[in-house]
Amino acid sequence: MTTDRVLREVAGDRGLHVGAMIGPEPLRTEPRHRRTLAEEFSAVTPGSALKMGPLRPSRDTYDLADADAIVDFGVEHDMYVRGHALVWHRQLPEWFQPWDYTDDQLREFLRDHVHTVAGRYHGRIDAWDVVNEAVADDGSLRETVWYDALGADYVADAFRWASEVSDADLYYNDYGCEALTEKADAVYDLLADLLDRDVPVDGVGLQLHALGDRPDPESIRENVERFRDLGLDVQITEMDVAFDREDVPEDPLAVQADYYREVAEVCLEAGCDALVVAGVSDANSWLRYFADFPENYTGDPLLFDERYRPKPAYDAVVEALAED
Ligand code: 9MR
Repeated sequence: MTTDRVLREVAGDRGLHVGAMIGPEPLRTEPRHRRTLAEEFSAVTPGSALKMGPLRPSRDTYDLADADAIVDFGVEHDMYVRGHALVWHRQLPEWFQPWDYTDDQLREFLRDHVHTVAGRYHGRIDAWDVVNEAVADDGSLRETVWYDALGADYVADAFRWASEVSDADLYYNDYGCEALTEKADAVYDLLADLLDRDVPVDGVGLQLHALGDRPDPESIRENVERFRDLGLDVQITEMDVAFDREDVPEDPLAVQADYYREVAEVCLEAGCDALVVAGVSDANSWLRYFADFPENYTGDPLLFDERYRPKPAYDAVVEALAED
């Protein structure tokens, strides 16, 4: 490798946050996890701890310990902290039964949730995924409990409510919209409409779960550039690279490294301001618990292996970001 500087340093010199989406347990129990996160990454996202289900064990109580552990670590290590996610249709609390509420009561419930959570982390969370995955794969607005009860404008409402209590940058976050796809067009149109109506949206998060399919980097470049032309910041928010079990390349680590390198280069050149991967090491990957993974996908998807040793993908990203 051409540099002895770590990921966080080379990225910082290029004005790019490099981060990891993490859970609370390895942070509490694994010194190597803490050390690698602090030394190599300049941004951190709680993978689930800030979602409604994990946060709210009952209607009237919040369990903030896991979220605070991650946010506090980020603040203590001068990291860029991404909150994820105020409004999502998954990982809802088990006690939450929409039929217990009228539409007006659901609106009040969701507004109270956004105000409570975003308000609590005011000044400590730098960016929020305010709404996650509101667009369906065919480009229509996903029929969720929030859409059904509050109507299509629940997306705008969520951003307005978050902006009333938080100084964070406010993001829309989704998958399948990283390259120029039908869904990306729908996300673009959604965000352009919100901006036209002065809804306080600051950025778009592109998850980039490259599981089998790897969105074309040049198409990602064009897509990022058009979101930037809208006046939005763009961040890659949950990147991982695994392979279709039926289509594993001869040298998967090399293919993975090349793809991470290409995405890092496009990110830099097209003006992304963060590249966040979906975990610190392969041992922490959410894919190990993803139902489809063992059957349909394979591979260790991140930059560090399960013993926190840098992989070829790590070297490739560092080299891509290091000054020429
Ligand atoms: O990392 C999250 C994992 O811990 C959860 O079990 C899983 C539940 O679906 O969600 C993972 O994160 C999701 C993220 O919040 C939104 N993008 C898709 C990710 C995988 O579902």
